[in-house]
Amino acid sequence: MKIGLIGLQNSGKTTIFNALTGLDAEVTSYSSQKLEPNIGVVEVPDERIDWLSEHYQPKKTIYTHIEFTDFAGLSSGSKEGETFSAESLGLIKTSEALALVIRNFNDEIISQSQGEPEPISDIEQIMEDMIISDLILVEKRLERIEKDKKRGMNLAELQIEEHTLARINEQLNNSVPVRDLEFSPEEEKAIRGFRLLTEKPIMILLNSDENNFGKNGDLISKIEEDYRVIELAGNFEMELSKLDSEEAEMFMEDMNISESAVNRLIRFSYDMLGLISFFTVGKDEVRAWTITTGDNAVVAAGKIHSDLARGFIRAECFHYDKLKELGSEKALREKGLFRLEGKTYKVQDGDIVNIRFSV
Ligand SMILES: Nc1nc2c(ncn2[C@@H]2O[C@H](COP(=O)(O)OP(=O)(O)O)[C@@H](O)[C@H]2O)c(=O)[nH]1
Ligand SMILES: [Mg+2]
Repeated sequence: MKIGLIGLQNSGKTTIFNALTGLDAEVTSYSSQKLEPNIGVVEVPDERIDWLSEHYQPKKTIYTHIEFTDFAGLSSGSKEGETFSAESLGLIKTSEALALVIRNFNDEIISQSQGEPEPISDIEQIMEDMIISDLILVEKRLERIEKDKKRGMNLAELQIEEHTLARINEQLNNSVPVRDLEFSPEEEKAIRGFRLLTEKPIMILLNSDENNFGKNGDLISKIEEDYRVIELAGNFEMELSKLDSEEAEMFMEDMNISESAVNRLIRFSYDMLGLISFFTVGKDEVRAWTITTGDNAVVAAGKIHSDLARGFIRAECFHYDKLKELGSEKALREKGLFRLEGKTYKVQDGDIVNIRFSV
């Protein structure tokens, strides 16, 4: 999974990126011209994998990963619609979800150029910028379709595309993001290629001061009326990520933080995107895989290898909780908890799966 960190300049994107990844990208309160994004990969902690690895003693233990991208090059967005330059847009589009960092800390230098923190108006501005960016794209495409039609092109596909884009256009003009609209499968297919910004799931990362962290209930409630939000103390979390876990825990207790930013963000993202994990186990490898809630056994098999999806016969399945409870695969078999599932079986979070296939 790829999560893109976006936000105004000096909102603390790079600070939070460092906190999440444990990396050490340059943090500065001066505007930077750097355009290449910082990219960091983080292992998704999962105590079920820890347990399975202990149980099977495999040669390799593999967790799933999340990739975070810090888009260093976003401009300060002083003019409407200008937050997203063509270049940064191209980069942002590859993210599967967006985390919008919002400044909620005081800093003398930043305040001189950008004023005091104004979380709500920053959110509104950026959401508006995203809508404008999508509108520009949609309108251009609609004009193009109009021309094609005048030249006699009128395929069914073009009609679906036009009809879908016209609806999106109207909604965007009413400030409704694409993610709030429902599409039929063929409409969805017609617009997939555009990778519109407001179609991506988005969460707000409220980057608060160490001093006011945990005291922003009213602000958070207000944001929660429209968005999912997590509060972080970016600077503090960045320092934490440099400590060993014992020291970090001590400081976290002081700040009343029960879980590190990265763990909270990962859990939040899984929840927001409806992601779940299934596992494969054996003497060679214990491994976690990420799928979407509702994915069937063939889709899950395809995550492991396309051959497994193509030649799928059956999925041998049992649940992690049952294995942990009964202690061995043998005990599971005796209780009849070893299942054989077919193509349409919806894989559950925590399923341990072995795909039977033939190609
Ligand atoms: N007090 C405080 N300062 C922060 C926090 N996060 C970032 N900063 C400061 O804000 C400035 C910009 O941070 P940076 O991460 O580079 O922002 P970016 O432009 O969004 O990548 C730096 O001087 C940081 O030290 C925070 O949580 N608290
Ligand atoms: Mg930065």
